[in-house]
Amino acid sequence: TAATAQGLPPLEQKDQYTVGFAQTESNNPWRIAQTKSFQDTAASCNWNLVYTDAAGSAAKQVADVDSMIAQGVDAIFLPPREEQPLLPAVLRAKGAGIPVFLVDRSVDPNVAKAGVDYVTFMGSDFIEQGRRAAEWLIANSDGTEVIVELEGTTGSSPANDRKKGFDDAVAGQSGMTIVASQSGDFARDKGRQVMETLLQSHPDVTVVYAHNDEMAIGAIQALEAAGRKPGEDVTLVSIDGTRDALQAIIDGKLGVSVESAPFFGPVACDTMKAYAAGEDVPTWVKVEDRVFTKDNAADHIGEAY
Ligand code: GYE
Repeated sequence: TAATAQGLPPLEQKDQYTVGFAQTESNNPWRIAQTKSFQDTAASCNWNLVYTDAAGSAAKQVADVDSMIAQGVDAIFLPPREEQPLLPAVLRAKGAGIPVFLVDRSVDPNVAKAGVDYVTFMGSDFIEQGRRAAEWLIANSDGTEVIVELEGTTGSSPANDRKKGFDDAVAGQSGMTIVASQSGDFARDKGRQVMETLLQSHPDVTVVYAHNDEMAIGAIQALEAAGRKPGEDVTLVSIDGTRDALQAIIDGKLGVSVESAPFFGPVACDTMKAYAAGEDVPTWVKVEDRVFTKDNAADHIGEAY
């Protein structure tokens, strides 16, 4: 088949598959919505789903993938929590004849390649998400800004790429300076704590760019606790499009949330079927994202998670 010619393990065509989904953590609504999407799809796509939750530990996620390999699952869907530590597990799955589909995060592209070491990367263009957040800011600014950046999980592909997309766009603006950039691990409480600390050293902050909505909500809490007015004296921009973020936009506290859709189940089902049928699966199954602002947040909050 086309698959084996490229060195990828083939996938038999059959009515029911045992499918591994090795989740990174479950401490935010995005992850919970993604897990639910896989669980719903297990029913509609006739999967026997082997689900694990690494609880925020790359080491546990490696062990979870190894246990799926030992169980002999038919295929593995994996959001690698960080780019480097999950690489050996991806290669071990390939070596064991199990096709791996990366979802929503990638591994180091200099070491492992889609279409060679794993079937495909299914997910958003994170560089573009960061750039779109910057473009909204540039269009809604008087040109002079003191920016604090709350980064996602250190070493994860969305943190690396959302930083690059935003920072590169802002670098072209002479009046805009990123004065601090620190990880809040994509988590609300961590975002709040980091923002509290950064407010001490940068009380003149006018913009917070958070790599996801949960950290933006945490930053809003920290700003309000310090007597600042998010949406008035500090502009917040972030990424995901969660329900809480859309509500914060409606409330005037968050300026923009660039969408990063978590509903991978249906596309995972289709992609796996196409692969088993020997069809050409693109090396990047790209998710198209929208942008939520005060102009459309109320229209979309009903469908948000
Ligand atoms: O933005 C964040 C989650 O990898 C795209 O991970 C995903 C990101 C998402 O924890 O909220």
